[in-house]
Amino acid sequence: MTATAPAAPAVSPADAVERQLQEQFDATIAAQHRIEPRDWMPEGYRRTLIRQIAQHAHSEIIGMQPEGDWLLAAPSLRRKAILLAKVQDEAGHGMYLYSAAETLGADRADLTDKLIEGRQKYSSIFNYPTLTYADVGVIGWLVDGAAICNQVPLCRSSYGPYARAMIRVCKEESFHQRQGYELLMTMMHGTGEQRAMVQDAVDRWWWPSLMMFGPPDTDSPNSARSMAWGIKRHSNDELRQRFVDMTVPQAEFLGVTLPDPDLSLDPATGRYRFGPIDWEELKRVISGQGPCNAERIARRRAARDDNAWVTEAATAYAEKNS
Ligand code: FAQ
Repeated sequence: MTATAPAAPAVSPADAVERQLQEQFDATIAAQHRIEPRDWMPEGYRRTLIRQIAQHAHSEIIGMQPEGDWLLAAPSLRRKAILLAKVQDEAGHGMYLYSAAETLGADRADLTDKLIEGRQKYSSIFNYPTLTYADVGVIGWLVDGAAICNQVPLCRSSYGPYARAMIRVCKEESFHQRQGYELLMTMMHGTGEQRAMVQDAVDRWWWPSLMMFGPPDTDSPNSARSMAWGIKRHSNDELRQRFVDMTVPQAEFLGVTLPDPDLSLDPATGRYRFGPIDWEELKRVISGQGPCNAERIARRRAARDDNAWVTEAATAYAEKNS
């Protein structure tokens, strides 16, 4: 009697199609081509993008608040006009990003609800107060500087609508960064009191700016997967290091010191070594315990509720005319 080989498990037609779609997706990613909204994509890829893009959009919208606080107290008409333009740009960035999330099937109002209910995050950096006008300059220099470092590689992100949105966002962030540096330069050429204000703002914003890049690579649950998918192009630590290397010479030129006694140039690598970051502080701020979290969310909630009539009126008008 001859033994018959066990039959190969049957592959259902649906599984075969799924496998082929997955192979096409993998080939697109490997070739560094773009995934577009109508392309098939794995559910995890879609979820990861919605998570990151929504957090990014929320950051732009909440990020209007710290600087917006100074709109009525800007020291001159010129400074007021510049700040107004910057804060409006941030609203625009939030809108592009919510639109990019919508191409993935997310609903903008639902994302806003998730932000307000604490079910989606926004950048830790916007939970610190702006105590003087020097903070406006330091946000432009350090916070927009960090945002550029993080976002320029996202112009090559594998998801088309996100990558394309980033091109315009980065151009505008470059203007933001320069206006901040120019403001600080002006203050540094002013009185001793103004120079002290700049130094104090740098001391308060330096470490939170480094935290913007996220937890260390060893403690970043999403990085490996996001990098394999081409959503992120560099790890959190790589981008943080790039930011430090770019910023230290700018601080020297400005004439401020950075609040880190361990900061030193490594002659072997040409890169700056820096001291330990307080990761417990980042965890506290991300989990809602930062200095301004409650205030930021309360204001966002009030904006949603107070302006609900605009959405209702626009929806009623659209229905009437459809
Ligand atoms: N704050 O595994 P990872 C701006 C969360 S825009 C709060 O490393 P991932 C413009 C993270 O979401 C600034 N949460 O995560 C402006 C994850 O949470 P989940 C915003 C943070 O995604 C300037 C968990 O921790 N920029 O500044 C933070 O791979 C001036 C584990 O972390 C972007 O969003 C944090 N700092 O890497 C506006 C850029 N870090 O969802 C106004 C795009 C991490 O698993 C004025 N985003 N988390 O529960 C990214 O590049 C990435 O999402 C990272 C985080 C790098 C932020």
